[in-house]
Amino acid sequence: MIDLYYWTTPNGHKVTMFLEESGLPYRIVPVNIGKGDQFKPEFLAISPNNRIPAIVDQRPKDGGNPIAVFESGAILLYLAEKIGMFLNSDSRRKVEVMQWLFWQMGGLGPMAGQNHHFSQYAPEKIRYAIDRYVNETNRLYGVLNKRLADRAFVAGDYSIADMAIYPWIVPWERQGQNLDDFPHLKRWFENIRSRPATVRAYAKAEAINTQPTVSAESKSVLFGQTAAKVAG
Ligand SMILES: N[C@@H](CCC(=O)N[C@@H](CS)C(=O)NCC(=O)O)C(=O)O
Repeated sequence: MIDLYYWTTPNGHKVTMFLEESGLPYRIVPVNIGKGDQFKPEFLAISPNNRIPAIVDQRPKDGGNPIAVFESGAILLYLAEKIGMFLNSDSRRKVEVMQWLFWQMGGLGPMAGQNHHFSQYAPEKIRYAIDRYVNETNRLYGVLNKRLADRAFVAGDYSIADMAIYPWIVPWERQGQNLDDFPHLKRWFENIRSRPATVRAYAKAEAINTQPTVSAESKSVLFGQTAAKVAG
């Protein structure tokens, strides 16, 4: 049994997508980040970065004590290795999956996240910051589109790299992008969107929360965090 500490955001969807694909038994522990649940000591003990997602594997492969994992990329790698799926064991193929997983973790995720911040949430519209992140998101969409020109998935068969990337493409309109400009990416996106496991993962989110995570009330919780907020 996997305990998934989760909220209804792109990084959270990555893990429900994996768990729904895998058939591993899991239970969702909602962490309402708009209300400050991510600062509760019991959550920080699992996820010291005060971010979702995190998991606790109650039955690790080695039969030892439960294992807690934070950072969505690490979670996907851990789970894929646990069940031997969605990450090829051949080292050449595995490194392809890993580089696209890390491309999402270090590139698309942070850039699209800052894009959302400056385009949607910042109280002042700072042209330089908006252009910087909208353009960088656009560049990354272009890289992905090119990669997908001659293949169905980003690295071999459907993998944790696709699962990490997909939820960050879902809000493409809010990122100032047009999927019609990226036909290979659009085909890939529609293919993953229609997978039964993806549909189930997003239905789980709907059952937990239908409100936007960033709202007038939650801004004071989510933005302006400094070290003092998690000082223990
Ligand atoms: N690199 C981290 C990023 C996680 C992250 O930013 N999570 C957001 C939701 S998508 C969060 O928990 N935010 C809470 C906060 O900002 O306090 C990962 O991929 O797990």
